[in-house]
Amino acid sequence: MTASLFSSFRLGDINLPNRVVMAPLTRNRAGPGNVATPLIAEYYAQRASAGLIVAEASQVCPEGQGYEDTPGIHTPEQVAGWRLVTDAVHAAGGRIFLQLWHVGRISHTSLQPGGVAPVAPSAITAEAKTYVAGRFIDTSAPRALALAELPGIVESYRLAARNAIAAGFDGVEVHAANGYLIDQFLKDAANHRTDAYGGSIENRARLLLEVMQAVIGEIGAARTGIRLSPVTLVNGISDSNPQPLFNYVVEQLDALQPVFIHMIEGVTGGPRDEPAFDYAALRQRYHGAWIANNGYTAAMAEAAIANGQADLIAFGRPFISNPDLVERLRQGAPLNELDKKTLYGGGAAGYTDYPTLAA
Ligand code: 8OZ
Repeated sequence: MTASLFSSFRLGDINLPNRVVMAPLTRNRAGPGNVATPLIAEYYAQRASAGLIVAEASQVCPEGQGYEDTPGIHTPEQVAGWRLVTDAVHAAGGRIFLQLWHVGRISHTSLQPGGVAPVAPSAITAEAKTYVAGRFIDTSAPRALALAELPGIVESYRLAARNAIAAGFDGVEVHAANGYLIDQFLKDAANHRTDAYGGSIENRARLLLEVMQAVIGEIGAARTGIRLSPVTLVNGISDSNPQPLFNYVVEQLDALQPVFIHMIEGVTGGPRDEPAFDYAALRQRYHGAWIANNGYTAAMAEAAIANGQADLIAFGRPFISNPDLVERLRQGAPLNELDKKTLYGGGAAGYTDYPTLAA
């Protein structure tokens, strides 16, 4: 039988009943203390028919927060909140990873402990917005991390991975995409360092690889994935020569054997074909599961799986408005429209009230 979007897939130690992944989606609905709530548990449980859910980006430490009301995974209360979510998803028959996040310079002083500057590889302000007090505002000028602070950053990811497993997640996805801290170290628009973490490709990839080694050492490669976006332009990020950079990153990841690489093709949530990039050159350097993402239709997803270009396809915005997206794709049924006004922040409206086909 040839593989299809609706055939099963073995991911590390877990069986996925289909190849449809729910991409991580920031929704800004965490409760006080940036703790996941029963409403968040209901939202994810409604989407448990996904082959795999990657839950929304969650800060690994207080400094890693860049938007209002995003959940964390660094306090006991946050672990307890996430336990509601993982229990609800597992009870509904699903599988769920957590995305581990440090925003770096994509933040604002009002979100930082003590109101200080956000951290970054270099003191270069991002041309980007963040979301505070219900509106989009400019990101703050960051300060450059000292060399001596980098082991603490790596340690935050390691502890967050341990917390995610303690909260009942099946694994984690390290967020190394979309212009956040790890991507800021990777790319030369944001990294002007002259120490062992800047300059050469090897140096710029060092933090990413140290984080992956730490997380894999803590929870195992079978429970550790990573998300990359070689050419995205969101959050003011770019690199002058991304192909050799990402060829190297993926070769090094292959040696660490994370359970998947989750590849955002093109500009996140935008054009897929520009800037041009050879994703097949990356896939050919890596032997684990390959998740492709960005603007896939069901037909594109089937073709990518049939051609062996990907093992799994991640869908983002369609999962917001279609809790039963897998069934709709299977039937070729129409999709509910997304209400953009209720994307970020708020309560149940535009969150847990999108209807299923059955309803
Ligand atoms: C949209 C709004 C805020 C954050 C990403 C975590 O782009 C995000 C994000 C997306 O990866």
